[in-house]
Amino acid sequence: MNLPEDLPKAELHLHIEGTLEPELAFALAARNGVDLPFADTDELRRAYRFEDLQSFLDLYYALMAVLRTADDFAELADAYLARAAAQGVRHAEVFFDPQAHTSRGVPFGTVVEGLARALEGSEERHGVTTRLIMCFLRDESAESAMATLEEAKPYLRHITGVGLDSAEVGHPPAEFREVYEAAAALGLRRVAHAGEEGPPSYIRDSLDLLGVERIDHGLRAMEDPELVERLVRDRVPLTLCPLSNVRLRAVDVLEDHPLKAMMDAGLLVTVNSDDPAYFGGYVGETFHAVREALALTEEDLRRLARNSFEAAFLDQDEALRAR
Ligand code: ES4
Ligand code: ZN
Repeated sequence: MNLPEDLPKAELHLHIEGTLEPELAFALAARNGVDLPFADTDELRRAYRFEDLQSFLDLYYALMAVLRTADDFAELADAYLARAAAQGVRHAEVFFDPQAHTSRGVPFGTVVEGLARALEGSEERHGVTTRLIMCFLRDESAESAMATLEEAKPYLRHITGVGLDSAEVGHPPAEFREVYEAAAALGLRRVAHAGEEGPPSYIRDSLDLLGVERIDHGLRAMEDPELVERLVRDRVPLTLCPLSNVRLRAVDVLEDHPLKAMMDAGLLVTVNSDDPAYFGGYVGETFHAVREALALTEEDLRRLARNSFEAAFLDQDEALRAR
């Protein structure tokens, strides 16, 4: 009998750079001659105590220094896909942050070539279908985002959509209106992080100004009943990341997480791992943790798994096969 957390599911909110485990970080540092400001993996793990989103992002961007070659990116992604497969993931939509690499001299093509190699071998190697979504860093300028979209043009066969991540507060969706229009004109799907630390208005503006089809996090939607009504009516998926919200202190303890209340309100929510190497669990552990903390029933877990396929960028036939 399978455990409920092993249910076939899709993971829709996963930053591939956030799957960099300390052991792989040190192995890549040695291979690439990069000095890490930590003596060993234990000391690095002890640094994983975050005050908020920014304190996490500082470490997340610093550790990326070890990722230099296409092989590095392929190894990172293949390790994630193997772990995800072992926890019931049948489909993964993977975010990456191209500007975090191009800004330190790693070419866009190197990053995509490595990631695409792992993702395109994934169905055969791991039984996991994949999509790749490139995220713009919202604490960089709209011009930088537009230049990144331009750089992506030779690689669009590998890229399904665009997203928006990094430090949210003070970087509202409106700034990225033009680049989202340009992405849509290229046939790219659109998602954006909103309502993780930022206000409900960022969720509304992501829908109205950026034309997104899903909201990443959307945690703070519950503060605005009219917005909830709209999200329910339009079946807008919210890709929740409960362990991330606890580690980055958006909620105090998992028992206080609004996931179950959001399900009961009729919202189309999914459960995801965000940056699993940093937040204490991949999607299987995350399902297990919310089941315990929120007393979810087997029916709740089945609904979450069903929601994940409904919210995925799969056509109906593909979704049925994946389930
Ligand atoms: C992120 Cl948890 C989170 N929020 C916003 N941006 C991110 N990038 C990687 N993880
Ligand atoms: Zn995220």
